[in-house]
Amino acid sequence: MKIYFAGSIRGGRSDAGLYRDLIGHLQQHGEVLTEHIGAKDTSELGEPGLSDKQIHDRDMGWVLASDVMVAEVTVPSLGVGYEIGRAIENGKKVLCLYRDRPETRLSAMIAGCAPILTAQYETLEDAKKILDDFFKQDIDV
Ligand code: 6IA
Repeated sequence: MKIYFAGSIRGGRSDAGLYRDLIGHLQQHGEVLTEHIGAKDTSELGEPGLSDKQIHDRDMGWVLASDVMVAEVTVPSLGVGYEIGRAIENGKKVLCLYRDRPETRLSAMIAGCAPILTAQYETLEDAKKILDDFFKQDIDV
């Protein structure tokens, strides 16, 4: 099972530690293609030595190669929204995890898109349980 984990980079890195924990848990369910999203040294300035085009083309290759996308969407990110749209248009199963915050309400374009699964949570333990239930289902790949 190849998993594409999406989380904010230039949108803001305040949840980077949480991404790292979620990725660690996801690795029990498959190969996470985007481990760097949780890395401490992936800052808003990004990965040194790669142009934006190289990042886009590499990441899109991974989106297409993945079986499933899991996105943490509490911190709004243009890149994550773009990746979700491209994944859906390519028939990928997408689960969006988010913490409900008045200042960053989930976009209607995510909440209102029928094929996207969304799940609200508060604690890391809740999120792990949601992920375990999600991967227990018969994922049609
Ligand atoms: O708009 P954002 O930067 O928040 O978009 C984040 C999403 O786009 C993540 O889910 C990543 O898969 C992808 N992404 C955006 N930037 C990068 C990146 N470095 N490296 C890998 N994936 C990325 C940014 C480097 C750049 C700032 C020089």
